[in-house]
Amino acid sequence: MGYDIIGDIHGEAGKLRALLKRLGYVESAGVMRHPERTAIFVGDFIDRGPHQLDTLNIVRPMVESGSAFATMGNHEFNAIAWYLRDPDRSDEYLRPRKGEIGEKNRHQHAAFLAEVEHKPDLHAEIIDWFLSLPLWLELPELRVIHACWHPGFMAELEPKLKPGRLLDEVMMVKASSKGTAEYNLVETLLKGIEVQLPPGYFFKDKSGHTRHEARTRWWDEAATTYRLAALVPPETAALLPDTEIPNDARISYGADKPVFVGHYWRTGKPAILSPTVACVDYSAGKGGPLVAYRWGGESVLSSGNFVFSSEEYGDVTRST
Ligand SMILES: [Mn+2]
Repeated sequence: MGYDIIGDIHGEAGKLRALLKRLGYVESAGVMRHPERTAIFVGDFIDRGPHQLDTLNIVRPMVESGSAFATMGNHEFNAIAWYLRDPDRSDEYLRPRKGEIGEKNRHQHAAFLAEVEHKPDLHAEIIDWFLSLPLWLELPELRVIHACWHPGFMAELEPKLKPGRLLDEVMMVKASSKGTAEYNLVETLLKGIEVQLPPGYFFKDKSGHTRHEARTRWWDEAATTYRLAALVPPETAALLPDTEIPNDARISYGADKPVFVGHYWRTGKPAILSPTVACVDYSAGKGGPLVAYRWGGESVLSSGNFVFSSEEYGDVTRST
């Protein structure tokens, strides 16, 4: 028995099929299954790639039949918020559709909308399925969250969730409203911890936007300063001060139970982030491979256990 933890798919159904095949999953009665193993998806099934519904038509039956578990990614959260009306603003939705922000939101969601917007019943059914995805998984052997395992925030959020760690429409309203506790908690779990850079410091992100805050390497206990902790381009990191980030931005994940995340658009040769934390997002949605971590019971993770959707990225190390 074991688990195959699979990264952010972003509509790349071809890469998903190739990866499942390499992992030894075969179709049976319309569901991809492994005779002994269970898949776990870390979320971000949609947006960007060419095959949005195709991806969901592989993942959903796996989850519904027990061949896989799945957690919610920030793109599923955004899809729900795009769909639900804002009770406080007539003619607007929880994720705004109007104005300049609306244009940006639609652009991010365009690949998914192109496949569902003209099929309202299917769109509604998919949103319901997204709402059935837990925010995180706590299994006896391992943990899964889309971006950040934050025990303090999880303890705060859990009593507000439906059983099974699910969001409902009331929580969606709160978690979509900047400035609420719920917004900060859900945003951190699904997108990572963010720190305000010290006054005068900023950088340009990949889209060319000036940013005065940065996500952090929460998994790295030694990353205690802005220069070490900020997830920014290396040339930017070198300019950041070597002063301590705020204490409340540090987690120091110390448990010996492995945690798996996606979300971080990593590139290069897959490697674990720490002995107990691994990221399985290697940018399948931006030309990279879809990656899985083949977990077989080890409490200390190994970079040799990543499996890729294509040989061009490397060999399958343990393919059965
Ligand atoms: Mn993500």
